[in-house]
Amino acid sequence: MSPVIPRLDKHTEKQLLSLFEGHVKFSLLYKGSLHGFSVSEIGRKSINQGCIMMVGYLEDDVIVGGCTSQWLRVQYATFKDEKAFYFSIEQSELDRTPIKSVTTKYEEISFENGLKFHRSKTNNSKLFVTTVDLEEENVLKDLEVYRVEDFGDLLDSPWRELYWDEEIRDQLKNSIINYKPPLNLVSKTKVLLVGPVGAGKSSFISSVGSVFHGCVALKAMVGTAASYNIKASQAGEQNSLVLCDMMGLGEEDLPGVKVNDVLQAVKGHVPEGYKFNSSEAIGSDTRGYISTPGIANKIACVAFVVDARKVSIRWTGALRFHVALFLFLGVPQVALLTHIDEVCHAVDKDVSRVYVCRHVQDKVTAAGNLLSLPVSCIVPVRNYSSELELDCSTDILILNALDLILRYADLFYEDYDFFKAIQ
Ligand SMILES: Nc1nc2c(ncn2[C@@H]2O[C@H](COP(=O)(O)OP(=O)(O)O)[C@@H](O)[C@H]2O)c(=O)[nH]1
Ligand SMILES: [Mg+2]
Repeated sequence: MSPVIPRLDKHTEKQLLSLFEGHVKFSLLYKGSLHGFSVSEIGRKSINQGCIMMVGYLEDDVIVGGCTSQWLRVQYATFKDEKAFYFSIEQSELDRTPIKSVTTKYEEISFENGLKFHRSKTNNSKLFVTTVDLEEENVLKDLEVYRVEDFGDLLDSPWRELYWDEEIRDQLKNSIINYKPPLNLVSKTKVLLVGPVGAGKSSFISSVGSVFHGCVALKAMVGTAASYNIKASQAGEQNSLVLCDMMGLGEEDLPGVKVNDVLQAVKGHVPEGYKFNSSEAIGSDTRGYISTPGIANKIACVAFVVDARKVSIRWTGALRFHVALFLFLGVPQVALLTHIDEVCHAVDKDVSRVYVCRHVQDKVTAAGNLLSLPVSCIVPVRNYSSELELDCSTDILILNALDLILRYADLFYEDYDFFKAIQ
């Protein structure tokens, strides 16, 4: 039997997920157009399913529905439900109304006085919905019932302590603006971002730009490579940190920068602002090639950028190889775990929940295993991707990642003489 395809599109599903506090998932139990428009059939399909959500589809993309945390098998009963609510989506606007009870009657389910799914006396083959706003009976194009599964993923206390107010954000911002490399020989600390295409390297760089500009600057920093100097404001002084973006390391089946190019960059042979090119290997004939690099030319920290949704074994081999190589060269490594809003909708709603989300914690641990790096040098970040406004917690995670990068870069300078001696 072919699986029943839900009518819910991704965008609407995301909106509906936001109606719930915890980390939940929907599983389709009933679809009117397939199972027949009958309230008793809905009852049968939802027996013992726990929390259920009814979603009714009307004309003009209007959606109305209700959710109850229990399902009473007895007809003609009103049952108390402190967690029940009904909702509507009209012109993409989601509206949620909490209620205290749900009533079932023969061929009728009412979410208090706000929303009622029922059979019409005159038309027996369809289901109707009546809501306070719509005022009259409306025939449903379709009705779906979902089981709402709670992963119980929010921990009681965070596994890493971070403070989320604007004062902390500003302190972090200032400390990064005022950062200076520990040695007088170096004016700028260079950090190399590596990771597969789509992981979020360019987005991280433009997100850093947004945080320091004080507004979302979704510059299209796509392309092969870029280096970015942090500035305190759009016209301001540059600080001492340069982020270099390299494309496509670690996914062998995608065109990317060659291992040799990465090594050349890490060792300091590549001139600042160089545009990496997958079809042209860097060598002594490259324009601006630095043949005898000093400490100022070297990469002081490598930041792996890893998509939390794709922490997989697939590119383990390639990445492990690079980690080993960087270790040998004495370059500290950290990892930034991106797309965390897409693995946990509680985090999507509120980024400050990141360290109480078990799911994100699992991904950080998995990324540690993948890269053979300790969990202490892996931080989750959420890049600005489609939002128009800055968010304090999102800023804090980005700044926290920069802070981690700089602490590890300082280790590079501290240990530099030792590594130079053994190479
Ligand atoms: N939701 C979400 N989208 C992201 C995040 N980071 C990157 N993206 C999106 O993922 C896509 C690939 O990102 P990009 O920065 O170009 O990846 P790159 O190839 O590593 O430079 C873009 O559409 C970004 O908007 C994130 O943390 N959350
Ligand atoms: Mg990119």
